[in-house]
Amino acid sequence: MDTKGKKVLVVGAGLSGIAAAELLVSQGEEVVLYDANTALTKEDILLKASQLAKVHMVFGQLQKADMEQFRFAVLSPGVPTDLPMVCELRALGVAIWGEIELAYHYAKGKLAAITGTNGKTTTTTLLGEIMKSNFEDVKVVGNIGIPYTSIAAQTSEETVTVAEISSFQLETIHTFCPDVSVILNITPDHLNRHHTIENYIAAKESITKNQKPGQTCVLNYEDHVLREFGNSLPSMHVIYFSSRQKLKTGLYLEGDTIFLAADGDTQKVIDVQNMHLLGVHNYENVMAAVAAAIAFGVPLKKIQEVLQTFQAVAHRIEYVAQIDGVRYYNDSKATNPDAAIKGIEAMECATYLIGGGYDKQSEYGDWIRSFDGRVKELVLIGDTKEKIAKACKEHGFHAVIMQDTLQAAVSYCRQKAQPGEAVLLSPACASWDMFQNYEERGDLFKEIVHRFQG
Ligand code: UMA
Repeated sequence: MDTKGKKVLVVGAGLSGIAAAELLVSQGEEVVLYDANTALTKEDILLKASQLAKVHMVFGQLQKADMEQFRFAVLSPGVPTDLPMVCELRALGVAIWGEIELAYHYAKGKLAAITGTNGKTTTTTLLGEIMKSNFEDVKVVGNIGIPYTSIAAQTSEETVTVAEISSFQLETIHTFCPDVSVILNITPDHLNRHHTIENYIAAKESITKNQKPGQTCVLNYEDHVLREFGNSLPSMHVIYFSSRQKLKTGLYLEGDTIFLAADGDTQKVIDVQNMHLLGVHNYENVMAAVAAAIAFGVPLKKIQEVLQTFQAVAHRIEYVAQIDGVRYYNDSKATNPDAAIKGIEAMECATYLIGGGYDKQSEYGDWIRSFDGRVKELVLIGDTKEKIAKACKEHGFHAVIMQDTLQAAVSYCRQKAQPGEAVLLSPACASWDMFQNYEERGDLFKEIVHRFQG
């Protein structure tokens, strides 16, 4: 990159923005770090990143007159690409890059990139573990919570990077080109940001847009959008996985066994009872990770060893504790109705469900229908509580109560739940109305539950 000339603007001073600014500074760029939040101060940022001492920081409003000084702007994933400020920058000829694009520009080695509405974190973590069993230098990054930019400068030609990539991050890629891409599934999500399902699908599918003939894309055969998308990639090596039918080529689940079929030869991968993961959605994640690992040449034996020991990731139907015969589960990562349906489906007893949160303009009908005798009461918190309560009424589900805080919701469930029943935090909404992120929400849930244990 030409390091002479204008400065670089980094928009957003969260995890991604700070990591992007640090990377740029380490590469000799002159950086301006901007955040809309007027409550932030340079001191706050320097506590997290002392290397940014010489970086000029702007909080609140960025003046139009100052925008011309930038050669390009790096957007954090949470910054909408149609924000007036971003449109003004674009109109002034300032190139708009995403944090992922910036990382890719500096990163070396091989890259596997995983997207999809649900299952990204489990698949990324599992694939990371499988890769670590076969390669010396493996980095696991992205939407999972470790910015790709934070490790880009440490990569070499020997590095294998496994990246969880969100639709937000895909909106601002230009050259980003994974050796292996994975799209797990696409169901409506983040429509307040993407506006239409078509835009959302296009963002997800763009993970393949720079891939070259012969490179690999792993797709879910049971997702009709993705099955068709695979047909539109004739020059690529498409590997499908299916949880419903035998495939001639690809990964599939038959009964309790996952098989790998290739070149007329079928091999058993694993019996699902020999894994510590629950639910068909998780078996799909496993098949996707196995397909990606096979594309990287990892021997099946090594893959099988990892599958036998891999544990569910935090905040995904995570068992927390049993107190007075009641089991508590943290599914804070269920930030949309589709993910939350998987949470309900995994429950095998009467369940007190805690839901609600930030309004992403989701529809809750399918989620409420999935309660199907399993949800004893729904305890609602957050911005969406009235909207969800109304939807429950329309769908004939009346065991709904509202609480003001997560603490109050968990305490209520503690009082009501009987031995043999479960309490599940599976909000079907993002956390941003009350928390920094879903991890903070899940951690607080676990803390409250552990406090009950005394
Ligand atoms: N900000 C602005 N202007 C805006 C919007 C935000 O200045 O218009 C500022 C905020 O004031 C804040 C900062 O930007 O200071 C936050 O940036 P961000 O929202 O991009 O968050 P980061 O801390 O950088 O975290 C991001 C991802 N967040 C989002 O996509 C919203 C994290 O994904 C990711 O782990 C991290 O980068 C590292 O790559 C979280 C997430 O919720 C887990 N992702 C969504 C999801 O999974 O559904 C997509």
